[in-house]
Amino acid sequence: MFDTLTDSFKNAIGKIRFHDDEKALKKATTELKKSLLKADVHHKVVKDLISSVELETKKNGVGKDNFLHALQKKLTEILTIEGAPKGFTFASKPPTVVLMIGLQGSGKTTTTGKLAYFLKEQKKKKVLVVAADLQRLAAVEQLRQITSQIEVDLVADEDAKPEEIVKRALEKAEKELYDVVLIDTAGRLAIDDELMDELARVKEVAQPDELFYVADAMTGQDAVRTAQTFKEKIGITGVILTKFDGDSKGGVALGLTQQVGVPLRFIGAGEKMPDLEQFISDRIVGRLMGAGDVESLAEKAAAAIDPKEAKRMTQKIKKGQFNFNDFLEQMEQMKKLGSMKSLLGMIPGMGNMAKQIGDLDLENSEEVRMIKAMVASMTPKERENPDLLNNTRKRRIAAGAGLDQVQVNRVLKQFKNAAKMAKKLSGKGGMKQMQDMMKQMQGGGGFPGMPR
Ligand SMILES: Nc1nc2c(ncn2[C@@H]2O[C@H](COP(=O)(O)OP(=O)(O)OP(=O)(O)O)[C@@H](O)[C@H]2O)c(=O)[nH]1
Ligand SMILES: [Mg+2]
Repeated sequence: MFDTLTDSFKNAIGKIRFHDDEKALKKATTELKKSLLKADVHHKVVKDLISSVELETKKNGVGKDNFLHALQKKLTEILTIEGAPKGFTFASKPPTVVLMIGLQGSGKTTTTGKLAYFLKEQKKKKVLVVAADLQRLAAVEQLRQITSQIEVDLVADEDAKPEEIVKRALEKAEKELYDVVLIDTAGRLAIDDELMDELARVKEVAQPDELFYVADAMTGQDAVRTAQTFKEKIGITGVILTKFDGDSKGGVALGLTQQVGVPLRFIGAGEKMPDLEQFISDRIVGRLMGAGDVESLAEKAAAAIDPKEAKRMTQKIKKGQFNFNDFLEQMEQMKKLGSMKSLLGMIPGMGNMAKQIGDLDLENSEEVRMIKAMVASMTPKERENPDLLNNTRKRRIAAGAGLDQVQVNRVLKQFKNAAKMAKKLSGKGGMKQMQDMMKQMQGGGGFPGMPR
C-alpha cells in the first residue's frame, strides 16, 4: 500500500553502515529527500523530517541503528497528533454518531459501507447506516445495495429532508440500542455555500462524535487543501483517504496529519467492503520501514475466522477429508480478509512479494472460477467426497461447467494434491516445516532489532 514510500526509506537505510560518517548520512538523506518529494510528500514536511533525522542521528552518533531510530521517532511524530484518537473510537455513551462528508465522487458512500462492515465484523457492533444524500438520484439505491450486501440496517426516505432523516435515525438508534450511526451525506463538486449550509444543518441535528472527511488520494495535495477548508467551515475530526490502490504515490498520507492538523484515521484501498485499513501511526511506521504490521493482520484474521470452525476444518484436513464444500467455505472466509496484496504487505519481509502479486484477485482467478463452476455441477454427494468422481461423472461435470475433460482432470488432480499436502503439513512435524519455510521467507526483509 505504501510501496513507494517504503522503498524510499529502505533505500536510505541501506545507504548507511553500522558505523558511518556524516558524508554517508548526507548522501542518504539527500536521496531520501528526493524520493519523498517525488512521492508527493509536501515539501515542508520533507524538510522538517530530513533536518530532524539528521540532527538526531548526529547527536547519537552516525550509524544504521541510530538513523533507523531517528527516522522511526520522527515518522511517528509526523503521523500522530497528541491526544487525538487513533483508529476508531467509541463515544462514552452509545450510539457513536459519525458524519461522512467530502467532495463528489471521493468515495463517501463506499467508505460508509466499508466502515459499517469493519465495525460489524471486527468490532462486533450493531451499526445503523443513514442515507442523507438526497442530491443524487441513485444515491439512496447505491447505499441500499451496499448495506444489504453486508447485512447492515439502513434508514432512508427519498421524500424527506436530510436533517429529518437523521433525526428519525437517531431516535431509532436510541430506542433499538445501536452502537454506531453512520451518516452518508451528499457530495459537492466544489465547496459551495448552499451545500455547506445543508451540511451545517445536518451537523446541528446529528451532533456527531466524529466528522470524517473522505478524500480521494489520487488528487494528491488537493485532498489536503480541501480537507483544510472543510475543517475551517464545518470542522472535522479525522480524514479518510480513499483510492489508495490506484497509482497514488502515498505521499499525501505522510504529510496530511501535520498539514491539516487532524489525524488520518483510515485508508481505503480497493472497491470491496473489506478494503479498509485503520491508520494507526505506530503500526504504519513499522510498515513504512518494511517491518510489516502483524498486529493489524492478526486483528483482521481474528475477526474473519471463527475459532470453532477453524478447529473443525483442521480436524478434517488432518483426516484427509477436505472436500469441495470445505473449499468453497474457505474461499468465503478469505474474502472477508480483503485483498491478498494488502495482507502480504503486513507480513515482515513480504512487501516485495506483495508487489509481485499485484492485484491478484484470488476469488476471480481462473483456477478458482473453474473449481466453482465444477462444484456447481456436482451432486451433494460428489461435493462431500471427491473420490466418487469416476469418468462418467467427470464427463457430466465437464459438460455442466462448460469445461473440457482435460481441464476437469487437471483441477481435480491439483485439488487432491493440495488436500494431501495440507494433511501432511497438519501432521506431526508439519508445523515445523511450515515455520522453517516462513523463516526462510522472512530472511530477506525486515529489520532485526526494530522495536515495535
Ligand atoms: N479503487 C477504488 N475505488 C474506490 C475506492 N473508494 C471508492 N471507490 C470508487 O469510487 C467511486 C465513487 O465512490 P462513491 O462511494 O460513490 O463516492 P461518493 O463520495 O459517495 O460520491 P457522491 O455520492 O456522488 O458524492 C465508486 O466507483 C467507488 O467504487 C477505493 O478505495 N479504491
Ligand atoms: Mg455518495
